[in-house]
Amino acid sequence: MPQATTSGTADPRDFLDIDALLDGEELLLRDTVRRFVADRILPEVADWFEEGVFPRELAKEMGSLGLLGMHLDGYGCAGTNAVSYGLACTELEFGDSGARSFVSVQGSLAMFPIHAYGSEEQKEEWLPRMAAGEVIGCFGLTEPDAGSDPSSMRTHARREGGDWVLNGTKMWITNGGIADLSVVWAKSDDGVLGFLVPRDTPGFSTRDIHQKLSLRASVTSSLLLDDVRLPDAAVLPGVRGLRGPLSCLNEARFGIIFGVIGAARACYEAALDYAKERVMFERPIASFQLIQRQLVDMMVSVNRGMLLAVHLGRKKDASTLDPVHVSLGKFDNVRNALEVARTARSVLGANGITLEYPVIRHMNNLESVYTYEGTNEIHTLILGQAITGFGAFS
Ligand code: TGC
Ligand code: FAD
Repeated sequence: MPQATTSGTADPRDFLDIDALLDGEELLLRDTVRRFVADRILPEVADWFEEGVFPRELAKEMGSLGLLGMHLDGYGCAGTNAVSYGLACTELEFGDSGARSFVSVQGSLAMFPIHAYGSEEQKEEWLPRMAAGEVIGCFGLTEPDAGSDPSSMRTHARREGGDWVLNGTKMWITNGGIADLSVVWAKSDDGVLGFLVPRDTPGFSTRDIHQKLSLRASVTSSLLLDDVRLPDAAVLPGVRGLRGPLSCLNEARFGIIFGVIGAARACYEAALDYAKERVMFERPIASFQLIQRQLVDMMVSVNRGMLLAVHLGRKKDASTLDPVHVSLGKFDNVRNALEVARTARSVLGANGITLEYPVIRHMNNLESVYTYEGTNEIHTLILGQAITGFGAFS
């Protein structure tokens, strides 16, 4: 049987030495999150996935690590740079896309709009407790009949005296069933407005979505608003129009660009380890040219995706990141991560379909990531418009 010999100095797990692009603080934070994922998520996540649960206590643990709203300043938030936030997403998604989704939704979709568009009272009331993981948030934009085109939303807010009355249904909402506070986007005579809806508001309820085969270690729910009466103080005063929710998406999509490389890396490393151990035709399958081709494709994708992520992260930190750059990153890194996961699944043969290995869990999760935060097609059209000047959405 052939024996492996080492050649060259490149580390198969960081082939391009991307660590060299990161500073000491970034590496420290990355390593802290990596340890948290190794200790708290990896040992149990297959069970969470099988049982279809997200353990709520993770919220406070993530809060105490400073992971919630970590790229925001003040109000108990860690105020890290964008690259650090991205690296945390990579490590969390190495564990499971559900863990990264939780952090994306809490920090980028629930806390960010309060931070960017909320009144001082709203910020002080909600952000410190959200940063600590004591209050869980969610972001309600999508509806049963308004997905890629949120401008067609039906959820409506009408004035009644000094109050607002909301009616409508939001669907596919991450954290919906466990959220203490929902950021709900609704049409009004003044355009689209963002509302802060505490869980115990009369007329507000949630219903979890079951029978999912993807993102099972994450809560996905519908939000039902039936004559929900809210004071004027519940409106986010700093934004009006679709620009409000769409600007939040830039933040969460940025986290995905880094995050999916964690899922891809987990799949690549699982396939590499497996291929070196698995013997067939009296040789490790890693010694077959066809398997090497697959391993190399995966390794190159992971490295290329991480380079792109760090580049976009540096642009975000320099305030030169445009939403179309974010679309490029989401579009390319997610499709490549999914391809890596599918390839790794094949390298593992029959073992690739069990939860004993992380691969099919990541593969199934990435199907959701391909769709949420703007589908692959929507980002294609955003990029197409950016380079041609022609909108092709309708
Ligand atoms: P359009 O006319 O282009 O724009 C309306 C207003 O919004 C502004 N805008 C943006 N602002 C900031 N960032 C962006 N990325 C923006 N995109 C647009 C735009 O400048 C305009 O502003 P103003 O002031 O001139 O009015 O809007 P449109 O209706 O034509 O839509 C364009 C389109 C299709 C690209 C947009 O609707 C879109 O991105 N659709 C995809 C929907 C989506 O991504 N939904 C995600 C829901 S949240 C989610 O999936 C969470 S998953 C959570 C998890 O678990 O991680
Ligand atoms: P549709 O918009 O109906 O699209 C169906 C297909 O048609 C897709 O392939 C799409 O790309 C294609 N399509 C649509 N329009 C065009 C076009 N103009 N040209 C070409 N192709 C087109 N939403 C929230 O608001 N908050 C959340 O927290 C949240 N979490 C989610 C969690 C999960 C697990 C999932 C699966 C979804 C979540 N979403 C959330 C919803 C998500 O953002 C939507 O699913 C997504 O925007 C797509 O909408 P849709 O599913 O209605 O698909």
